[in-house]
Amino acid sequence: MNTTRLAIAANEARGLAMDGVHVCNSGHLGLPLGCAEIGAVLFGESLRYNPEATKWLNRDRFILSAGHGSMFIYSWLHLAGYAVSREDLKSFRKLHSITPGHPEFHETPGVEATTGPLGQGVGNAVGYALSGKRAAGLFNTADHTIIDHHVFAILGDGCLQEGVAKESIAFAGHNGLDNLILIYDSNDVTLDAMAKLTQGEDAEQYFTSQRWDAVTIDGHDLAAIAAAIAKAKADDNGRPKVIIAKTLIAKGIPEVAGTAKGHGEGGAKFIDAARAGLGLPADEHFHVSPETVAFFAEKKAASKLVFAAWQTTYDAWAAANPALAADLTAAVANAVPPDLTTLIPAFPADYKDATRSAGSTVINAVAKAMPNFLTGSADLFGSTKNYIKDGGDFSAENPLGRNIWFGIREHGMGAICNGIAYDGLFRASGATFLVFADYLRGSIRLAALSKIPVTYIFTHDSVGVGEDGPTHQPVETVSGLRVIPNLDVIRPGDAEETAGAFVAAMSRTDGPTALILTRQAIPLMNDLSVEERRDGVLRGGYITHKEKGNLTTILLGTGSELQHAMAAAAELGDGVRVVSLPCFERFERQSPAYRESVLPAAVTKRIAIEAGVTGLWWKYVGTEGKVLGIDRFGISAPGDVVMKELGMTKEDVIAAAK
Ligand SMILES: Cc1ncc(C[n+]2csc(CCOP(=O)(O)OP(=O)(O)O)c2C)c(N)n1
Repeated sequence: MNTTRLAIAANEARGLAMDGVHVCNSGHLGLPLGCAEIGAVLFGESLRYNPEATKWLNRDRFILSAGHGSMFIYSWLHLAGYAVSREDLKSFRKLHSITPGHPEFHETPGVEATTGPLGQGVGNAVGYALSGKRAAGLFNTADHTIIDHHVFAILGDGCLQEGVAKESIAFAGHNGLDNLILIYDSNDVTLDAMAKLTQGEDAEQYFTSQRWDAVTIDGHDLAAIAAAIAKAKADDNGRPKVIIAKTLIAKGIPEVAGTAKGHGEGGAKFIDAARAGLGLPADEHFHVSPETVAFFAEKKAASKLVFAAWQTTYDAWAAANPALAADLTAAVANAVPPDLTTLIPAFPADYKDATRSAGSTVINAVAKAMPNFLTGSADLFGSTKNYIKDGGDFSAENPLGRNIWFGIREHGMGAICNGIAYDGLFRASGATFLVFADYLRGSIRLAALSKIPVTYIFTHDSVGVGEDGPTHQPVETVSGLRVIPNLDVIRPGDAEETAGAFVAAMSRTDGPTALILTRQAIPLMNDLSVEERRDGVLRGGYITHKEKGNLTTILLGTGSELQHAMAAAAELGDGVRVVSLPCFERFERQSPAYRESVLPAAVTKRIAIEAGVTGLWWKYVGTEGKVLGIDRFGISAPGDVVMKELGMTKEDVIAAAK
């Protein structure tokens, strides 16, 4: 290892970070400066990557969980030869740049996850590691190893204080993800203050207690960093690894180094002197020496040879294992069977069960049709009913298992599912009670922002839960999810709509979908064909009961309340239409003509019913309409009693219409 050259590169990376923060007058200097030697070893020595093949299947993945230090990753991607130019660094945090304030998936070549909300990147790394383990188990053969990469993440004190990281770390240790290497930027400083004000845990003991291998090193010692990484990579011992790197935050700006002032842009006013102290030229900002350029050009050339050698192995593997190769190609392409809906059997006409139970049947059909589909539950498989029969359980011993036992770690589940989805080989889904969706909301928001196709299976969707009472009866949660941009929220109104909802979730590849399912039984809408109901869900809204004669009144509903709208329409007689609106977002994506055909603007007598808060419904019923909903918390009593008490019945719809 060329430590002299790497030490200079580290200082030049410090200069890039200082100049980046300087030009936009914002950003964080502490981490890029404090972790400069770690960056030099990662990108100059230890990571396996090819800047010209950013999706190389067997690349090491690197995630900057402490996303506030984004100039770190932009600088090193630039130095390493990714398509991140000097101009891009100069545009840090500017409109439409590929160097946004925090790293964003899809925006920058080489960025593997959207980070910034602390702790999420740790969960994403765990998801990537799970995906890597499963891919290795699935595709490697006795003769050929095509997948043996590692997953790296840098986290700070802030990440480690967050519950989502703690949940994910416990999961990784328990499941023996030894392909995962965390580098903990342990600088004893957070944003407001020295970290000792808010934390006192012994990190080594903590990680060891979670069944990790932990080592503490000087985070500025290039040789020590390289040795720790090499050892972590070599130890396939069933334990994830953490390298606790003791660093000096904002190293290079003596006025603020080692203090909370060094965390953000506080040191920016001292950068002229700091740049001189680091040996950087006064007259050239964003300076990279020709020697550093040459060093990374050599590294790139060597990386391309490693890549080419891998390609040869891959080709030999593909020739020897055509069926496996086809599976892998399909997985990489995120292929969804175009005829998925026909692969899900129709429910018998007398089927009357909860949509979570219908979901169980559907998910097993989906799992058969889509071998890359995985599902998990936060210790509620028995209730959420999303277990893949014959799918096996994921574990260190069985990385091929398709059922993931997340434990009671909803937020970790969300972040891990995101990691699996970022990796892109497997379709991830996770389940819990709807009321606990807020526990993973931070991860759902990031899935939506990052346009990744995670599926959430949220059951026990209303006050219909019953006896568990208001703590377990969501009222605001469905609407709370609907306001997240790019998240599809689908609340199906019978078993066939449930099948349609899963097809909708699977066929979507540019964002997540939340499936909202009942605990209690609801009837089938047998007057409609199977196809009408499934296709209706794909369109988000459709007519489930057509008026006779002139249309005078429109009843709207979703989920378990749709049955009351249907029954009311039958009694109210001619002129009444019922519209099922299982997915607002999909409906909004339809043409204006289609939406007008379902909800003609001229008809203003409209009544909506849904067992939840009313706010979002006014858009569909208008000022002359009515919304039957629940703008209060629920009650502990049998579900049907609560529904009746809170006005969720056919009679209430009829009374409102009259
Ligand atoms: C969930 C979340 N909460 C708060 C913040 C705001 N924030 C950004 S960095 C930071 C401090 C992080 O401390 P540390 O990880 O030690 O980073 P360092 O000071 O070493 O850069 C905080 C509170 C955030 N980005 N995400």
